[in-house]
Amino acid sequence: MKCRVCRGPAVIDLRRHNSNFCAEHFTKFCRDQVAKAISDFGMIQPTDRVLVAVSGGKDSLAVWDLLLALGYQADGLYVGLGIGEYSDSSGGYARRFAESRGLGLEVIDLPDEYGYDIPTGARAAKRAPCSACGLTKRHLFDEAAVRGRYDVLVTGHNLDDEAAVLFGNVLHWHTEYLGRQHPVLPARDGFPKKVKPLVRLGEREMAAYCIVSGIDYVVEECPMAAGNRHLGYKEALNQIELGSPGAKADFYFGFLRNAAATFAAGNAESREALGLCERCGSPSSAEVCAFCRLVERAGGAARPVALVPRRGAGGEQ
Ligand code: Q46
Ligand code: ZN
Ligand code: ZN
Repeated sequence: MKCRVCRGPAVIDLRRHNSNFCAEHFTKFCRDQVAKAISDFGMIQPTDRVLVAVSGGKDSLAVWDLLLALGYQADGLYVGLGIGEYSDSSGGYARRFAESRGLGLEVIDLPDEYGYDIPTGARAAKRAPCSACGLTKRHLFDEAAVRGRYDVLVTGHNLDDEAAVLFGNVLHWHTEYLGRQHPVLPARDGFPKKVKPLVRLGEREMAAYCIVSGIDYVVEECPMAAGNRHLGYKEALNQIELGSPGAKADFYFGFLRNAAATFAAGNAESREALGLCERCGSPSSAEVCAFCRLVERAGGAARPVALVPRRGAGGEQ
């Protein structure tokens, strides 16, 4: 197996691209894919201040590393979810990555700062753990990006993640979610701009990138993931990809080219004007936002409004 570029010994074969690469040219391939995604979708401007949502896993550490290699100025944010040993261990990987490279990492500890953890919070609020977790992370990442006046919030969702979410949304015709499924969500109504620079790279490529780049990441899966429907969708797509390399990318990018705009237009028409949550000051269509309702039901306490700059009124966004 030889590298497509230099004919040296290859370390990875990418059937979708009909290519093999050595470590050096695989690293370059990943950078090129991220640069292309950023440019194709207008994700990040060269002078933007970037905040990366970091979990300690391969994707978020790899995207942080790739953005720095491409010359972007990027800080990290880690949210400790209180999921037992998994959170202790993943937080350690995020901290060590930041420390070893002298990077800025903000850490928010959910049990310490909001008084609940995901397993007990989800039970008390009668929500599936991943639903309570997703809501919590979205709120805290958005809030930190706006509070820190970052131009863009980056997440490490890769092609496998996005194709699996698309698969689920198509399977059940969740047209509202299809309208929002795009690698770039512009800033609006007090929410930050959100982008996914890894959409051109798959899970296996991200694991390989971390290995060849010497990035240590938490390998163990979150114990709450069992039963998550997206895992089943990923497996189904992996089966299809085995027999038809490139099918996943065709499915996802074909959707963006041919159908995404139709669903997004439907969404824009039905969008409610947002006010501000009376407890935390976040944009919300209800008096109290979904996050503050979750915090209350989980028995915790949201930060008082005074500590959170009110958004939407200052014209920053
Ligand atoms: S951390 Fe949270 Fe994931 Fe764990 S509880 Fe589910 S959503 S699986 S990315
Ligand atoms: Zn090579
Ligand atoms: Zn709120």
